[in-house]
Amino acid sequence: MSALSVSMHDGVAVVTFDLPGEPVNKFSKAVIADFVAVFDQLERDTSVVGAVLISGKPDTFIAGADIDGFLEFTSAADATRESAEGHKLMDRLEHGRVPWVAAINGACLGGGLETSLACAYRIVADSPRTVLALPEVQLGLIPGAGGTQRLPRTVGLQAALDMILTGKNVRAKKALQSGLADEMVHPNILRETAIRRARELGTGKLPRVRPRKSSLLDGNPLGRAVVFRQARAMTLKKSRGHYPALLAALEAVAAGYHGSVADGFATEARLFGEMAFTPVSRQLVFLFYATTSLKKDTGVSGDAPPPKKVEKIGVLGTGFMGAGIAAVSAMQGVAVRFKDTQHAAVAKGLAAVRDVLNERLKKKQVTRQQFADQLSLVSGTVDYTGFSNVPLLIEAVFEDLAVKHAVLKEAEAVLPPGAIFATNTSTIPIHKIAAASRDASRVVGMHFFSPVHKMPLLEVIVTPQTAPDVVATTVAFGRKLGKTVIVVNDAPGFYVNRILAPYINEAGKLLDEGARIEVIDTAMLDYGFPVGPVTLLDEVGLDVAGKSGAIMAAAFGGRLQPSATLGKVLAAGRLGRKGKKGFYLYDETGKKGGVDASVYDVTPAGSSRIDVSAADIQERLSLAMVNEAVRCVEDGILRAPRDGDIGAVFGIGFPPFRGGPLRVVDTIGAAELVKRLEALNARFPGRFEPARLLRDMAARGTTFYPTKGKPV
Ligand code: 3H9
Repeated sequence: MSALSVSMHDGVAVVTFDLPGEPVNKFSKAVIADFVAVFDQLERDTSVVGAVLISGKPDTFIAGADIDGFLEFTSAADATRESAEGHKLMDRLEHGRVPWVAAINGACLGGGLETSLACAYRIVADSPRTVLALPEVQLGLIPGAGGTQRLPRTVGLQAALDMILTGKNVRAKKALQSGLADEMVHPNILRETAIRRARELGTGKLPRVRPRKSSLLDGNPLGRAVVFRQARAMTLKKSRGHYPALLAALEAVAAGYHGSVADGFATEARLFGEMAFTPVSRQLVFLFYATTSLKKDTGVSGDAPPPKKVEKIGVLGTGFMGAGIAAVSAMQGVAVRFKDTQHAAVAKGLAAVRDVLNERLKKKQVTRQQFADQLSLVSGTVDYTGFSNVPLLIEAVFEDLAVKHAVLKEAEAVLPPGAIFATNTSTIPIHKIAAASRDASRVVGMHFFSPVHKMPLLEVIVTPQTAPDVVATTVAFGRKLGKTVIVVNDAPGFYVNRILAPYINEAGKLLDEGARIEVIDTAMLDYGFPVGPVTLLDEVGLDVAGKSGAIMAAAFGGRLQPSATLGKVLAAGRLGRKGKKGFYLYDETGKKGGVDASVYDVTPAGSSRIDVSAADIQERLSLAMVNEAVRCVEDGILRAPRDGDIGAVFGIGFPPFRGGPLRVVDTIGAAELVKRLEALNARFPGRFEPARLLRDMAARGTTFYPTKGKPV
């Protein structure tokens, strides 16, 4: 069955792309053959003056090349050939007898955008679903069907580099402003408008080649050199050299300016091939599959009851976390009853909600009307009025078991039967909170990360008592808020804080020994984390870290004993950024400066510093985390290795190009990892004892993920 169907409209061929049996349109060898057949047909039929390419899917125009196909490449040459095939196809689209109009409704990504760039005219539907992007670098690749050549010619060099090097989504209005789209129309008239434009192009009323947007710099070799130099410096600084596709993309774009048109395309094809075979691309493609498969996970193993609709929630506690939860809920059209004990606290919380929503207004991501509508969804209260019809309540009150028990009992007295009580605790085991409930099956953990509106992960924590419909509803609600949701079993630290504990402790132990703060942080930035561990301590707050560290030590003993440094620095009254005094200096506005050298006076090592190599720091910190992640699989905290990797990447910022801590096990190999952990354990007895599962895997020669085909 062909992916393309053709209907004629008075000299204009409307070609509808609707890949049978698939949720999205994507390019495979078979689809390319379908396009070639249509091109041949239209070349022959001289009654056709123009053509429209439109999607038959409701939400996607074209999602790009079929990523599944990349798994079949056996060499860089295979991938280069695929790119060259793509070039040939786009060439026919651009230079064939018949001019094409792309009628774009929904996601227009990667090879999809490259297809529309080869069309003579692009019309975007004015809909929030319309997004255009070249996300290839997010897969460790570069655009391979002409994107590095045609995009700069269409929107100018700077705008093109911005899109290619970030993979970011461009919405319809922005596409029109930048020249990426020629016209924007209401979705209802997309098809008719496209047919009209195709006819105008075919009859010469509308020129096929029109002047394009370009900045002054584009036409000037010196200006271009400056743009390339700046882009390269910025890329190296941001990526610390870990993402080769970024430099490859720059090289491909530059080739289009320096040499002939053919040189540009040939360079793109060669580099697309090379990038498809980097370990980085393998890990990023894994993350694509892992996140996609998580989107379908109900959170319940086996048959899941359908999730309940949640259109109104209660939020207890109007502090920073509560306000974040209320704000992201309102953004999704959910009504929120927002409660605290004092009017002043409620007013402060509402102001914080307003600030979060206002950020989106300032960035023009919402209209003034949408902002006002969202804000009006959150109403404050100091009693439980308005809670009798909320199906889900999220508590974000003080981290104290007695306080949690008190609010749980109060809430249960007013909530409707069957309502879910979710706790946003980050440290208290859920079963301990549920112990005070009259129905523990309705209690679940929803561990949001701070700041809630920015952090993509939600950790849902279930106890053996939590009912399946509670899990399914909580997971579905988290996803509605736009979060990537992992479901983990109840245990101290859950998953994310559990693996963070040995990592942070190890940084502290290095400080105990006399290592320099900036050396530790830089080593882990170079490993690929977005912030160093000592900076993270300051950000999280030393009191919070101290409390969580004590809980982990109580649960897991000496292995997770916090450093002496943490205790001493905290005892000296340093709380980190929030107290403007921690390991780093902060000015009056809270802006971070360099290391606060006076902090060494209160550390066990005092004023004597030692030199530790970056490699040693990276080995100790990363393997402490990796080993703990394996223990979380072993202890049944995780339902799948996939969740452990996604949780680490989205919750902690574990370097995406490494795939996640369990992917690191597969990359290094369990046997080699056991050896390296044993070597560390000999130096630091008890802290690096390899997880039992790791030893088993080493003995059996197994991996967490399949070594061939789809990774998840
Ligand atoms: C490229 O184009 C290279 C070219 O430059 C050069 C070539 C020579 N391939 O996410 P969803 C599947 S690189 C294969 O749940 P949503 C997805 O796996 C490509 N499969 O839906 C899932 O499958 P399943 C650049 C794909 O509505 C199903 O479709 N493009 C692809 O939340 C539904 O997906 C990208 O990186 C694909 N390209 O989001 C775009 N796309 O049902 C990647 C989707 O078996 N895709 N699937 O689990 C996306 O960003 C989102 O999927 C999209 C839809 C926004 C399209």
